[in-house]
Amino acid sequence: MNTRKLLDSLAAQRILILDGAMGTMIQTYKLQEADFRGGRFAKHPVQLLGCNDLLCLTNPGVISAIHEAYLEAGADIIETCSFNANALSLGDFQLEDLAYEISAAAASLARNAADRFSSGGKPRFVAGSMGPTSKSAAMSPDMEDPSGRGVSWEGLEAAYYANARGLLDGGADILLLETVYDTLNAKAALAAIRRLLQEQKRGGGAAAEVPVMISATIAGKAGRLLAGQTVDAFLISILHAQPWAVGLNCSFGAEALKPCLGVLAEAAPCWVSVHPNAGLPNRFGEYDESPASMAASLETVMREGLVNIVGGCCGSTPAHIAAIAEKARSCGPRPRAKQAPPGERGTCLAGLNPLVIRSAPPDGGEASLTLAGERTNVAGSPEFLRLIKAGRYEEALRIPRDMISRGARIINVGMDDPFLDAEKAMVRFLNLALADPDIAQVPCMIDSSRWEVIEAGLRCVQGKALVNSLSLKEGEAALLAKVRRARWHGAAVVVMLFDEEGQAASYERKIAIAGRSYQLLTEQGFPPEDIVFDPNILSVATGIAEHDRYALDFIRACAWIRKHCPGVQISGGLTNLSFCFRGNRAVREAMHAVFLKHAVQAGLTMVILNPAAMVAYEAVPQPLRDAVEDLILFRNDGGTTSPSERLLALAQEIAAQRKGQSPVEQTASAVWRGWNAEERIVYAMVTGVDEHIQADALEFLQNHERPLALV
Ligand code: THG
Repeated sequence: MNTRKLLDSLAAQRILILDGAMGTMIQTYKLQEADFRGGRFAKHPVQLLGCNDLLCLTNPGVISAIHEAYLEAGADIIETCSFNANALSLGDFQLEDLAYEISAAAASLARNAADRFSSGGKPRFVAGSMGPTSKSAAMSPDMEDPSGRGVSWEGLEAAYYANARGLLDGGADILLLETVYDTLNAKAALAAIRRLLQEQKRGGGAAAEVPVMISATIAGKAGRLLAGQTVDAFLISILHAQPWAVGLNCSFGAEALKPCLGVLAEAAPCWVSVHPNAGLPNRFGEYDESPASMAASLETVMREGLVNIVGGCCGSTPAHIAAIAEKARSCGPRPRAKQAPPGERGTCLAGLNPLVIRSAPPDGGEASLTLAGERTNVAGSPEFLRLIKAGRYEEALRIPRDMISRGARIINVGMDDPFLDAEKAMVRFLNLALADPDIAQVPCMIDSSRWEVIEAGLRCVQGKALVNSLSLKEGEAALLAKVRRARWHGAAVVVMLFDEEGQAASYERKIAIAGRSYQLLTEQGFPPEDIVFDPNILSVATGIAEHDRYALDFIRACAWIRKHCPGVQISGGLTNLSFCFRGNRAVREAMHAVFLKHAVQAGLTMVILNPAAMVAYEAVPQPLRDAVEDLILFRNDGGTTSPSERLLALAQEIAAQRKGQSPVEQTASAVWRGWNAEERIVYAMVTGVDEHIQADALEFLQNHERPLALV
């Protein structure tokens, strides 16, 4: 049996015990500068006291003794002394070139100790510890410049690669990415591990199935990681790596972690681990939870069936681990969460918060329409283009903020313009926007016709993003290569219905390409729920008769895809539909409202639009609605004029009437303006859109005695 299978079979039977803290144990030896230096680093130019991982080279006896103490206490899995054995952290001691060597030595010390204690009845395992490094890829080190970053994604990937390679070469069974506080760092580590495992697989090694554990640390009572993600957003953002286990460590004591552990226990399709601190540090920086009290608080999460692997972090000792192991013996392991079939799972994306998009379930439940804001795209948004071109990035942030306040759940960011360095602009804008918590909460959709730009964008996002877009335009091999890269970054993909012949305009071409793309990607193991088909919303009423079928063909294609491609989402760029009515807002909004109503019924679940211009179907006045519906559904009940001719005539009438209206009167047609005063006030408070608040408040007061009624 290989190691992974052995670990799986043990984890299914009982709770596995991970060891406790390394650092606190090293402190008990009261080592001095000379003990850290050994002979080899006697002349090293900077202080080495505190560089614990270096002890693997200079004082290996201490590390081995700690491993043995934990194995004696009953640990099934011991962690290598390599939490900082990466070039970024070792750089603080001018030891960056030793990352591989220390990692390998750390793994081989743990391997030897584990092998000495291993028996058929109780095999012992080595987890190679990989800390978060001393630098964050998602947060600026400079208060003055939120777009700054202390390390690049490439720098992190390279650092983790050497760390992981050393650990595997030294004999680690598991790679344990721990104390994750910034999911972008973790994603860079996962990409490095994946690259390493693929190279080893090619070289014929057994490493391809190395189990990876990912353990995050919670920063405060709000239950978020330091770089801002919720636990469920974190989980969504790392699941592409198919971890063997996910969990939480460090943070506070076990009991305080219970709600967050519950989230993982419920949703993770893998094992769940926890190795908390021995309580909170006291004012001397010491941890004072006793073995008995730490074991008792961990027992509460074990009894509830929330965990599969338990151990300790800062402040825990072999006595703590022995007490925890004792409690674990009488608790059963958490059963692994069952994966729902595709189609019921929904498409999971994440910014700092999670976003789950679901198509209507077959039992008739509600589908939701997810709005992606179009105005953060220089191609199509003149205002955004002007600000970006002028380098006024901070000011440009008001555009996504405004779209989000008006209901956008995703922002579509595009920088393709002949006069911009799209890659640079993408990185600079994302780094700035993602430092703003109001914007960073939503997932990004990264829009470019150039793959390098998309990939540069993916290297900036902590969450699970959407690649916009890929297609069969350059054939199957090119599509698959990009889809694999997207998955490597943990992104979902928008697949436009294009093939080698070009864009699919007709119903027949749309469904042929959708079917072919679906089969190609799912056969390669790409999850259907990470595919968003875009069947191309094309302009109608262009004056060319055959274009008038376009809306109906899109809607029919949605219905076909919903039926034949289970699990996928369907999206489209709505604004294209009404290009021919530019300047006539009433008609454009009416077209959008009518089109959306029918497309959503047919299975559309996502739409790229300007949320400020969303109008409810019911709010479109009758004669206009009928004329628009005839065009969208391509209805021509024997009339002498075509639907587009009739709409054009009506559009001209409306344009003439509207000339005298103010802009406020014109925006009064937005959906929420049709709600009652109370609902409108709540909407205004939630979104900060204050242009109508005075009138709405006065209207509310006409029907209520006291303003407090609203509260
Ligand atoms: N599918 C996918 N991605 C896409 C599109 C699609 N990305 C680009 C585009 N189409 C969606 N984005 C826009 C952005 C703006 C406009 C249209 C589509 C637009 N803007 C107004 C105009 O030109 O009239 C101006 C708006 C303003 O002033 O801000 O039309 O189909 N997957």
